[in-house]
Amino acid sequence: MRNKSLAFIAGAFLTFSFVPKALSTPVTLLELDWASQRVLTHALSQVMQDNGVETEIRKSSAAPQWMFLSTGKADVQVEVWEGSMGPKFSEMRERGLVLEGVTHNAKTREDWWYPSYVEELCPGLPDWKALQKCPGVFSGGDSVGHYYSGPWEKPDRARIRALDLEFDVTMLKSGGEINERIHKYIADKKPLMIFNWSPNWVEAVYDGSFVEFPEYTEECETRPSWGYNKKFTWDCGNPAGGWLKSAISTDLESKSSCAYSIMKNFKLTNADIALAASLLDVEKLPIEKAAQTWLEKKQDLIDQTLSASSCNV
Ligand code: TMO
Repeated sequence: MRNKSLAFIAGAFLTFSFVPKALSTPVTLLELDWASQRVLTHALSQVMQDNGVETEIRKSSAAPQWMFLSTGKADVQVEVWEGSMGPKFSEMRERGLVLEGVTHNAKTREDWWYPSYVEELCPGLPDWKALQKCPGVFSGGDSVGHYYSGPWEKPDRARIRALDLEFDVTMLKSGGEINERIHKYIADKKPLMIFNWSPNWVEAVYDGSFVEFPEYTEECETRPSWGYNKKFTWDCGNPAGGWLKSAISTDLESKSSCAYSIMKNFKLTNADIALAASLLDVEKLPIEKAAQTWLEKKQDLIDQTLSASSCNV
């Protein structure tokens, strides 16, 4: 009797282990290296799971996102920023390698930023021409100033050259390293010129401004004769009212119509994004807790998204 039931249990195990796995492959969301994107990726993953979609999260730096999204290794990138990713995203879309999810209801900016006490030391800011006269403020008196960039593709050296500026560029490795430097320099009231963006947590916590470079146009990047410098391109700033989009893979719709429809309806505002950034960077919540808190505060947005989606759980 006892043996029989053991045999039965063993048999049940065997049977189970030979049941073919569901043929679906998980929907893969890309988690990149700045706070709002990370929180929103975890929040979206949770929403999809709650609606019966199998998901996984793949961590990556920003540069290889296009490779992942175009080769079936990832399906979702929730924050594509015009200033740092616009041209690459447009190229990938034109080649049919990635699709747009939505254009969020947000206006974005990514550019050189400084805390406001710097204006006394370099009069004329935020106008960029002030930087031609006082690079030394940004390096403790050397003739060349220091600019701290992030790991997102910006041709800062080309812009520095085209605008006759004397700055060197140090690339920090993540949003976390940028945050640390901002906190530290402001605590010591040290001059700082650093890459920053909006919406972000910074504007809610510190006074500061973006440098007003010559206004962005596409021609600035393609026609040397355009603008301040007749010989070089990139003599302009990033877009001051840039777009924000989500990107999805060409596979997503066939993988999961529910996940696809969520991505066609999930639209964020500046406030939604700033909240996500501050839960991680100001409140210092662990990532899962930050995502959960964001979802609790944004229940209406999620309800709207789901009511427009084709998930039936
Ligand atoms: C891509 N980012 C928002 C950090 O500039």
